[in-house]
Amino acid sequence: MTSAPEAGTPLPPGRAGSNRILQYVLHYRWRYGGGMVALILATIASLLPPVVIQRAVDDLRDGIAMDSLAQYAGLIAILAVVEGTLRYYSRMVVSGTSRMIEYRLRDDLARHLMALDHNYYVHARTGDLMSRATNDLQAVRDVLGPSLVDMSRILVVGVAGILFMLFIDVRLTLIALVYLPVVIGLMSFFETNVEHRFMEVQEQLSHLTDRSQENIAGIRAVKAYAQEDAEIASFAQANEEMRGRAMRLALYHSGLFPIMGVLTGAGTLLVLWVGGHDVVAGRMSMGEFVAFNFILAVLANQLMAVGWVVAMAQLGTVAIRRVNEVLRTVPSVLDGTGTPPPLPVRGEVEFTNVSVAFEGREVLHDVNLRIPAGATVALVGGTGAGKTTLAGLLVRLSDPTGGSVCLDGVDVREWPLPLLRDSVAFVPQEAFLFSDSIRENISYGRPEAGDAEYDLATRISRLSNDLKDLTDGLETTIGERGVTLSGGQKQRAALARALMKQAPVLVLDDALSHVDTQTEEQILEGLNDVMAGRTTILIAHRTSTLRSADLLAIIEGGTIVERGSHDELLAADGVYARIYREQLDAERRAQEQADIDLGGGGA
Ligand code: DUT
Ligand code: MG
Repeated sequence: MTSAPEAGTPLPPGRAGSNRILQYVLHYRWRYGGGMVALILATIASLLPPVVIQRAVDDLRDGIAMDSLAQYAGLIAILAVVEGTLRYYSRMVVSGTSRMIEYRLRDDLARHLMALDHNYYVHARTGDLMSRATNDLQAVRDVLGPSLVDMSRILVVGVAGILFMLFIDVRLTLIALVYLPVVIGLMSFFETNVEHRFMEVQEQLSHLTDRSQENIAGIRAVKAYAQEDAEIASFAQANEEMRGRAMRLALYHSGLFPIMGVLTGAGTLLVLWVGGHDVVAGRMSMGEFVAFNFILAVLANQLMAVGWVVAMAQLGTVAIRRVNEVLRTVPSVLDGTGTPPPLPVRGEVEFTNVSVAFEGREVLHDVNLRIPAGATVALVGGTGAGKTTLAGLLVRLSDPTGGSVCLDGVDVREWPLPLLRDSVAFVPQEAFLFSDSIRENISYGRPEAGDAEYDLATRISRLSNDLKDLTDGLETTIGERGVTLSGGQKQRAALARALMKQAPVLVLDDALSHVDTQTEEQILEGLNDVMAGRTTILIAHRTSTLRSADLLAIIEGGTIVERGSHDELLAADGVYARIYREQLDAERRAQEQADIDLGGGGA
């Protein structure tokens, strides 16, 4: 019907900031137009029977024969069929279109949520996003589909009905509609209230979704701290608040319907009274009187639904706003548009005068660090020093507030994002695994990998040892976020995943913290081989790991305060020497404790 682009093709990016939903409505204007024309014709067809009846009644009174009655009946039957067909068509087209828009919006939302960066998700709440992507999207669909049909029908029936009535008797029409100004006043009162209440309901719903999502995701913490009852109580309270808000919405939402019923009923009563007198006095024919009441009944029927439709429109407006809010967020990390860097990627990293601030609070400043291609560098610093932040700049989890980060001499902001992220394998501090098989998890990002690659990745990460113990080996499914694996197993699976990429740069953000010392040493040894000629950035606390790096950069007070090899820094007896001794002490104490535990166990 229309020259719709393939579903799923995103709209041109330049328009991303404007009203996406309106664009889709305009895009489908011909479909909507067709639906409206059918609707108008259907309405006219529905208002014609009274005219036929008027003739029939007047003919009856004049004593016209049976066969003309049969003709009238046939006409009414035909009108009914025409009306039904047109109505079906209009509803089909408009509802179908609203579903198409819903489908494309859902696609856009998913695409957009993928495009949004780390910073956005620091503030966004999962439950809220889920709520917008489901409940609000549904409300948008309803308003663009069924509600739109209803609204248009009421409008068309209203206008056409009043015209028909005026045509029959102007005075009676005015009497029948004396209450109209009251209706309009009521409508605007309800309108603002419904919008307000609905906003409150949707916000609370977001909050509830958020609570459930967090409770389920954090079920281990909830149970470990025996907080089930407290969580249930606080959820019940939030749910009670939800009920209250929903009831307040229902009050307004359903209020208009009965009020309209009473008003239209009163109008009909007036018409019967005044019109009846007119017929008796001979000012109006019996047929006109019957037709008039017939039309009035149709009109009243429609007007009763006004409240409902106004409310639906309000709900839709709120939902549209909430969906648009997400769609309008512009990602702060955008794909680079500069000249692509020369291939193959060598892996030379350079931080120049880098500073980073989160909400005005400076975390890093004046960071200068050059990592030659193929080197292994360790970032050392206390907790919260900014190590993760610094390493994340390389894959653009966020962008620096000042200075630049270059890979192979090209600012990472100039790099095409996919190429950048292909070139840097990043093992995050908290391993994230999907509820899938181990194979799917470690081939994430490299679905085409062959057996040799799996072998290498699992061997270097020492995941191979664990695979032997798992019933299905690589095919073992690991539960949501890998709950069936130990902390160290998860970390090694994440490492295997990164190794599968065989990227020129590997970043390990404290990625072996849950792995025992002996296994860690084996892993580092293996890494030494596979990473020969490639760049490795290590963030670690263990002395054994730190010693293995070519260069150490010590971060303290938001900047690099020392740099050099392990031996150089120890000789300099500065910050690193202090951290090293403290760490060594801690490790020795831990070892002693372990020995005591073992000895105690044996006695
Ligand atoms: N920070 C924020 N917002 C963020 C990320 C971090 O405010 O989105 C703060 C927390 C911390 C500082 O930045 O005070 C540095 O955090 P980072 O995670 O870089 O610290 P780290 O050196 O990796 O610490 P750890 O050893 O505990 O992982
Ligand atoms: Mg960190």
